Amino acid sequence: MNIKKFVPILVIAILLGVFLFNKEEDVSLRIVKGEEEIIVSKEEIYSLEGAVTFPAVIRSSGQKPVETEYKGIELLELFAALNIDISHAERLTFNASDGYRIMLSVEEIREPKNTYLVYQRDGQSMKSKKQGGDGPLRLIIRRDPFSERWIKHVEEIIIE
Ligand SMILES: Nc1nc2c(c(=O)[nH]1)N[C@H]1C(S)=C(S)[C@@H](COP(=O)(O)O)O[C@H]1N2
Ligand SMILES: [Mo]
Repeated sequence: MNIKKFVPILVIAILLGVFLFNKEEDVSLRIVKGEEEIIVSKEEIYSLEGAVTFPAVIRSSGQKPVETEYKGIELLELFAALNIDISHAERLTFNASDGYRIMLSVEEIREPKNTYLVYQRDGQSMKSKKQGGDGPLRLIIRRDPFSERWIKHVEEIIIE
């Protein structure tokens, strides 16, 4: 068998693999409120003023708790920065790229230092599900001791 014949194919396959793996990911968030739809870009999210770093413990079923540090912005501050008024809303639905969905009441969001949209974990930008991460965006509910509502890969927030 002539191995040389396969070298170009192998090189192309490796280059393609590297390219696909390093491809800039589309990090954006869609916020829908009635007729209004806002797309928030990666740059906007990463440069929001008022971002904070805080510790959190992740408790996944069947695993030891993991201590970690997240960076993100409190939801109330996010909506204020984007000029989105949630004062007349009742609930917010968060949709993830894997079909996972959770709801928050406006009362939960109003509780100080409770709900955050995060984008960095232990100092690193969070990766998508495709790249094996829990981001690029995740919701953290600090008063929820268990993390089943800490929805990963958030791509849409619907305000109702
Ligand atoms: N998008 C998405 N978010 C999710 C889930 C999921 O399946 N999809 N599982 C939830 C559950 S049940 C738990 S326990 C935690 C697990 O978080 P971890 O992967 O960071 O440990 O994520 C929560 N958020
Ligand atoms: Mo879970």
